[in-house]
Amino acid sequence: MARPVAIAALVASLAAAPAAAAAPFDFDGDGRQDLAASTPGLEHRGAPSAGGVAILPGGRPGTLFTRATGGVPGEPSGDDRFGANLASGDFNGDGRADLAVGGEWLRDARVTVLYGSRRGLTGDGADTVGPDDATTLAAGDFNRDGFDDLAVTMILADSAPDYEGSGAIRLLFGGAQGLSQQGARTLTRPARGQDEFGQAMAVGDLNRDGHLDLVDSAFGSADVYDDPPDSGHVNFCPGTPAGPQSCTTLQPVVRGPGPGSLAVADIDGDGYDDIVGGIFIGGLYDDKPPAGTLVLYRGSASGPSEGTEFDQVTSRVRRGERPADWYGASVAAADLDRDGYGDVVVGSPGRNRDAGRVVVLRGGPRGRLLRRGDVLHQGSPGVPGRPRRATRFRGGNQFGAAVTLLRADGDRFPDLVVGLPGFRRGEGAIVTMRGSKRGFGRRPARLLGAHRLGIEAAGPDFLGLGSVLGRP
Ligand SMILES: [Ca+2]
Ligand SMILES: [Ca+2]
Ligand SMILES: [Ca+2]
Ligand SMILES: [Ca+2]
Repeated sequence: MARPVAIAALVASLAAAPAAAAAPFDFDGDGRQDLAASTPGLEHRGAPSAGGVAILPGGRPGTLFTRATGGVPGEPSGDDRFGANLASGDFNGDGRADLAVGGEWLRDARVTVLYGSRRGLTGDGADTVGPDDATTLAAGDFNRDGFDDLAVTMILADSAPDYEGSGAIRLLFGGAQGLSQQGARTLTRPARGQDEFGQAMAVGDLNRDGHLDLVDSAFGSADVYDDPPDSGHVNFCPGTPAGPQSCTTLQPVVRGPGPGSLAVADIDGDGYDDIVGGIFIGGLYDDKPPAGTLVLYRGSASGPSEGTEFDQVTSRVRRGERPADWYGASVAAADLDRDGYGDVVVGSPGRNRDAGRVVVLRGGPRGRLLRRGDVLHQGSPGVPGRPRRATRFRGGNQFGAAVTLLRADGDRFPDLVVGLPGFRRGEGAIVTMRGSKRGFGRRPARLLGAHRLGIEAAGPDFLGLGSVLGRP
């Protein structure tokens, strides 16, 4: 008699369960991740920096979404910077990834959610959710119900009285109807003095307990006029069956600024995800633009360990530190050569007078962490286009201002997309390079300028195509 009951229960649970979750950014569920590249500086019908998000399957011209796209709520307006923040997950559990789009400024900054479909991402059923001061976004199934969830930085919440800086992250949970306010919860910063809680966020299982953990960091206000100066931070917010509930602050590695870019992967292959952060803001009272550096916190059963610094000299990508390299302005991590150790790509957009470059660092066992791999710039084999340095009259390409690793071509090796927001006087471009066992630059690569998408020059503030890329 027990058997039919069990089957009935199984059928009931199957009916409630979501489809096999799609990988983030796989909007049509075909097993290939699509590139989402924003142009936050896009002007729209006279509204400067209204913003837009281009979806570029395989790095080819695709669809541009703005607030004027059919189905997308709201209207384009000045300084929205629609697309300044992106995250993707399968929020409604239909087997196709969905896209959360945030702005940057404070007006009408709820999160827009675009849903995937068999035809890819569309405006159909698009919705806005969450707080109206949303900035940074990070997605993952925090409560393990099969629906991806979204962490949203609330830039105005619980901020210091004289300072507009976040003190809160809102957790929104997915369900069959997509992201909603139901069960939403707020995480607060672990210390009152901390500014910009949630400025950068990343998700992974750092203590290997099966629950996704949230990491947040901020570079802090490395500002001479700030009294007392805030020195940046890295926080670890361990997952629970209901998602992260509280955060603890990790010991800083470098005095002063904290990481403004974050990535998570298992770099030393021990099964615990590790944190890589890029610190690209200069020290307090430092009048030179930064050289930039990386910090690594290795995961363990008790959470992230004490951090270690890996600057360009220790990673042997530079003989001496130079100001204005902006090394670590962007980071992304994945196992590029499938050897079981996560690898890191590091953008250094200021290198060579803003021509920029990207450095690949190989993961390995302890003692062989973050060793130098490929060094990619326009002019190195397999990288399309010519390096463009800044002159008195125009900016450089800033190759590496943003980086992302996607499984775009359907094979086992992650592919690299590099943003060049300074390309053609700030119109911007992206370069897509296919991964292989032997690295990047061995297979045909592609450069796509914003003009190919009908996007005009974004203007002098360099928020062109390639300044923000969707990162799984
Ligand atoms: Ca979906
Ligand atoms: Ca969930
Ligand atoms: Ca965990
Ligand atoms: Ca590890």
